[in-house]
Amino acid sequence: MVYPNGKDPLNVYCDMDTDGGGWLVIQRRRDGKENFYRSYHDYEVGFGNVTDELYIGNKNIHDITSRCTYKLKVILTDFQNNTKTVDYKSFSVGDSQSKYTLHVSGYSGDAGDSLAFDHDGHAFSAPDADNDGAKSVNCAQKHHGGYWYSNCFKSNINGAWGKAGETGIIWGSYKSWQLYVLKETTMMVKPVNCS
Ligand SMILES: [Ca+2]
Repeated sequence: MVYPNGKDPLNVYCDMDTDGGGWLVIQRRRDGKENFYRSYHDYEVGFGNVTDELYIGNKNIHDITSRCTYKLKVILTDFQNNTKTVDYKSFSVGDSQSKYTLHVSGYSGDAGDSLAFDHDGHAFSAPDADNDGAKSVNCAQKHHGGYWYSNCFKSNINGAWGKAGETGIIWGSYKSWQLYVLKETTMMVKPVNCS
């Protein structure tokens, strides 16, 4: 249990095994049982199952990551069960007025940077909220997810599960969308220096 805004409890999953433990899971894909083609409001408040597929919600991510510096880990598994990991030294999401703008930097890992590059500084878009960097298209509708779309993406890990092509679950620097989509993803955060 955590209290993202200081008062309302939120049931969360903490990964105590990976990289020293203490990682709070904010996004997880596994087998496609949860629908990720959802409204801006759903992405704002969160959806899914805390021990299974979920998105914890942009409001919660903002409340958590605005309290101190957080780092981000993204774990990516393909359909051949190869897993790669990406780390960012700093990760936060802005408030509702900023449309939950992404702030992420400090890449390391073995899957390549497909988040800070291209997505940093972009507002959050969903099928019913086009806040992306593409004038002529609605990226969230075109690529079937809710995300910090630019013009439109380098990664698309809230895309459609099990779908080949550009609506699928993609981390471009790991596997090109023309060839592969991913099976499992986890985004998780951990405080760096909380006073
Ligand atoms: Ca657009």
